[in-house]
Amino acid sequence: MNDKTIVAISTPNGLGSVGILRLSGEKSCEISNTLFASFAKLAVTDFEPNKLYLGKMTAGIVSDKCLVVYFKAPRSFTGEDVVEFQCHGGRVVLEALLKSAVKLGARPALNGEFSRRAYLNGKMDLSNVEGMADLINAESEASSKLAFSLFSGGITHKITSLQEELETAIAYVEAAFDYPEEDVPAMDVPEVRIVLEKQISALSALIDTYKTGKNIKEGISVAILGKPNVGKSSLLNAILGEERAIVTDIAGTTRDVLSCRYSYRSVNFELFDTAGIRASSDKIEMIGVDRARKIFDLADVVIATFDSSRPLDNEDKEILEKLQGKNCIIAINKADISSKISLNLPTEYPIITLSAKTQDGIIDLKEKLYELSNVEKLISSESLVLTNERHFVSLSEALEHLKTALEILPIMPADCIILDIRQAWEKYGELTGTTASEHIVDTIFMKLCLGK
Ligand SMILES: Nc1nc2c(ncn2[C@@H]2O[C@H](COP(=O)(O)OP(=O)(O)O)[C@@H](O)[C@H]2O)c(=O)[nH]1
Ligand SMILES: [Mg+2]
Repeated sequence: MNDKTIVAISTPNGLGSVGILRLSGEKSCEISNTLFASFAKLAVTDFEPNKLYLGKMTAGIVSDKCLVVYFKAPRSFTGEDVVEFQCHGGRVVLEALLKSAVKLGARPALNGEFSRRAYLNGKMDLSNVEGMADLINAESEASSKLAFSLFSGGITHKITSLQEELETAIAYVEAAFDYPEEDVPAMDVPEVRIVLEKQISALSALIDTYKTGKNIKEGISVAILGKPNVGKSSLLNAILGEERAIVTDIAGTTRDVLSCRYSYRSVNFELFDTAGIRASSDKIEMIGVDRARKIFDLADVVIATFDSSRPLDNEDKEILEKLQGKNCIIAINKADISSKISLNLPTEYPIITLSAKTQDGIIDLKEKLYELSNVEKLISSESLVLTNERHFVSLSEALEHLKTALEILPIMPADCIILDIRQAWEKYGELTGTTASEHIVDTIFMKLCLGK
């Protein structure tokens, strides 16, 4: 328990109809009582918890008519006594209130300090805190859904049950320590093997969700690729529905990489327009081509673009060769003019004929991108999806330990096997925080906003 009462403005800086100031700690009521006179003529300490009281707040020469609510420890966000003022949302009112609360003995809170207290008081575990931060930062409905699942304990339940299950395996292995004279040659008892195999399969499935989970959270990167003048920049503009990229009939117009975000069916996409890939003697253009190649390597999905009014040439074919193994859509642009392309295009990729000029086929392209993102399957199922790199790393390490334990199970003594099983157990604990280092904990809370 931290004995110092902390205070912060919890609403964003700027004008708003309502602004919230929050206090947490032993002196919350006492401080609030000096600043607030309820029309019910009740002291804050006598407020019925969780109920709003109307009254007058006075902080120096600043006054406001506001609502105050008292959350009594331990039934509050932080687990301590919490008082919240709901004032009018101008900065002067809130800052005067903050200043007065500090004069009365509160300390301005650090970033995420309320949440840190909630964590220390067992109100949330680390993964819940990360889910809460993701929910605040969510940029699409799909990512908010995954954030809420994390916040409300999706991972916590899973990890807790994995840890409990592993504890039974640990008990079996430890039992072997007690009977060394019986010379248990190896620990390959079916109970341990079953737990390890089950966990390896569950973890592998969970880890497999990470790529899509990360894409949902951070946006799916889509690179538009093709030789010069096929209409890549026009396609970017058509997808965005606005003129963002410069379009001309001069080959080599786009030199740098242009990136723009758009949202489709509650998923965020980051679209990259690149320089047309071709050999050129222009130094600047070649830097652009180099960047285009890098984007191509990193992108989750590539739109390989071709001009339907011209036959495929060697530059097109070179691009087609690069597509192997890529998550890719072939866009045949300029469908509004007569088709001259004698298409010998690979059939393993979806092909969409469209016109960036008339917008024909753009919706089909967006729909296909959505489909390729794999989001629908994950979002509609209630199964867990990993979105957090920290979780991904810890679980991948846990998986390695479990695999090692399984491998050495028939051949090594119990005191060797137990090491890997215990390490896997500890890796699980990093997600919820029970075995997380102070550094991890600090980093998570520092990233939270002030007043949270
Ligand atoms: N008719 C027609 N012209 C297009 C279409 N898309 C692009 N263009 C034209 O093709 C030329 C090159 O377009 P741009 O988007 O700059 O190609 P980029 O070099 O691949 O980025 C421009 O003159 C565009 O107006 C289309 O769908 N139909
Ligand atoms: Mg261009």
